[in-house]
Amino acid sequence: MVNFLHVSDTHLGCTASDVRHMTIKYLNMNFQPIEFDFARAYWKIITYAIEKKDEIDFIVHSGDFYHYPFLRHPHPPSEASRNIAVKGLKRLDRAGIPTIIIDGNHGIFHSRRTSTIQSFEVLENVKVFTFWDDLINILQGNKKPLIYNLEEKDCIVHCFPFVNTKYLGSLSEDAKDEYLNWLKTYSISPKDVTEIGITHGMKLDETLPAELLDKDFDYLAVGHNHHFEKISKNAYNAGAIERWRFDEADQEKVILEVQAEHGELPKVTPITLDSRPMLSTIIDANTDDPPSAVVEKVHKYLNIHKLATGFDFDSAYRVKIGVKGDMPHTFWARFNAELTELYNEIIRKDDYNILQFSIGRISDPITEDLELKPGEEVEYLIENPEKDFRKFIEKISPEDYDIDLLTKLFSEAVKRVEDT
Ligand SMILES: [Mn+2]
Repeated sequence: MVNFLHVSDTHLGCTASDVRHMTIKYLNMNFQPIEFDFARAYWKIITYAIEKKDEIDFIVHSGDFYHYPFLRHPHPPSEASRNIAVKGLKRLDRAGIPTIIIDGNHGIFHSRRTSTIQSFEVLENVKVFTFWDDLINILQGNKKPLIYNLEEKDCIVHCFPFVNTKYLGSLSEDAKDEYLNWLKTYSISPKDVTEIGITHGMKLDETLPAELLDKDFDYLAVGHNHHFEKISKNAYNAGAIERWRFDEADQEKVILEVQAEHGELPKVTPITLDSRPMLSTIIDANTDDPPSAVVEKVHKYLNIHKLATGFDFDSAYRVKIGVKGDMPHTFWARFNAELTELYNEIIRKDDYNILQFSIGRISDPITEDLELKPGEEVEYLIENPEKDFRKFIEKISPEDYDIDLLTKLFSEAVKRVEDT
């Protein structure tokens, strides 16, 4: 039997817009807001693991160790996040806790064909498996499986870094087939050892291959979806260690303590992490009212949630407000000025206990042009694109169309552009 921690999506270096301009000193490093929250959660996990070092045999990390580089943000992780990353891993290394980390979809320099987690291998007890150095190697003919063998524990950890098969297809014609074939023919040993798998992917964007779920792992550690979820009787998605986007407002963040044994179902215990509180709401704007009435509604909402208490970094909230209504362009133009004033009042002064304040208009797709108006950040403010799209399509009720299918197509198209 083995005992281990399943940690995922640490997203070190994750930053967000609409935050207070401030630097937070932590462990003698300088962090930005939000980035600090992820660093603090990471450090607590490291400390927890060290305290439990006599009870745990190893740690698995199922991807997205760092947040950047990511899509349109090709820059490296911040110095503070790189610094805390290695300090934490060094502590695990000294404590003799083997740590196995795979590549997710964040933290890879695709143009340089390298991963930000590569250098962790200088630590004796840290083992990394990356897309460019390990997985591509396999597709080029070296069929050696990506495993970490804990011989003294009779346990083998099989690693499957994140793969986007569409991206593979763009690299070479055969790569995608090679990959799927490798998964299909991948066999785990029939010996009496505990077999653990690690991967990064989810069904929603087709990055969690059924071939992996079908294999007879005693535990499959999954990352990518930021929400903790039991996927099947032996597969668990641990979720992220802090909240990244506002659609995670209600999600509790956890790491998992796992007991696994050959031929048995795993025993999984979620350990809850502290998260910075988040509020997300939609306020209706009535065009009969002056814009100041909308601002009044915002103040009322913040007061109901007892946020007019002065700023305190440790307990400060992240707040997002979408303004919805049948608004002509002239109303919006007038409203914008009031909005800027409100934003400055909240984020630059110390009257409200708010660290991040995101406010903007939610367009009604029926009455609005498709064209974005200056200053609008619609993408950022749509809470649930799939739900909104369905509502829209039901409203125009195209009788000859299959609404479920259209919604599914829309959802897939959105996934392709935004990724997770
Ligand atoms: Mn992630």
